[in-house]
Amino acid sequence: MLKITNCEFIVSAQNISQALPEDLSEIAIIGRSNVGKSSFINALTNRKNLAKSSSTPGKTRLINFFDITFDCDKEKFFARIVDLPGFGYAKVSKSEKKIWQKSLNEFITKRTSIRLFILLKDSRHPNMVIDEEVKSYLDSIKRADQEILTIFTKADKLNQKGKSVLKKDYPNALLISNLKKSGIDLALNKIFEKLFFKRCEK
Ligand SMILES: Nc1nc2c(ncn2[C@@H]2O[C@H](COP(=O)(O)OP(=O)(O)O)[C@@H](O)[C@H]2O)c(=O)[nH]1
Ligand SMILES: [Mg+2]
Repeated sequence: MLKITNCEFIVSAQNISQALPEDLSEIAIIGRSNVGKSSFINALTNRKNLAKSSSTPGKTRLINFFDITFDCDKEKFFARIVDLPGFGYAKVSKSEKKIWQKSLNEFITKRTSIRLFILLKDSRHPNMVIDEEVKSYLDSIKRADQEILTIFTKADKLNQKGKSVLKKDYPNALLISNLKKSGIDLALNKIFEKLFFKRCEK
């Protein structure tokens, strides 16, 4: 069985020069403010407040690093979660946005240890232009050893019909609820497989 047995907040960085050495495979979490990035990290690692989840959108301006240990069939695997600053919050000024984009772009394109980009999208708004733009951007900078996984959050806000439509429209994406903890185990297994090319016993 696959579990995250250890997770630890390491540091917050403002830009690539403050980032940790590239010594672990990294999972970069990206998405609009308030989409559920912090909640997803907490759900994945089974912690209440490892990543500070806030109901005030747009607060996170830093790149947060969390080192995690996977336990797969009694063997340990080490990786790192990189919580990227949320984008697309209307109240951020244009100049602030520009600075943010520049340092984030530098970080994303130069950070070779990123192996998986997780793009979180709100399942109630699957076709937002800003999300499409980020997806195209990631597609354009993605290296051969990197993958992009789309995960829809807040599945608990959809009815059964809404869920089936989403699954049909996005067959490769995952649908989760951080609130109800649904789909988290599947997400964990998928992330592990993509990082370590290995499956764990259920
Ligand atoms: N109903 C529901 N609410 C969620 C879910 N995930 C996050 N939230 C709520 O959405 C708000 C923003 O979540 P947060 O994790 O801070 O988003 P972040 O800005 O992307 O880090 C908080 O009020 C969370 O409780 C979910 O799956 N379902
Ligand atoms: Mg957050």
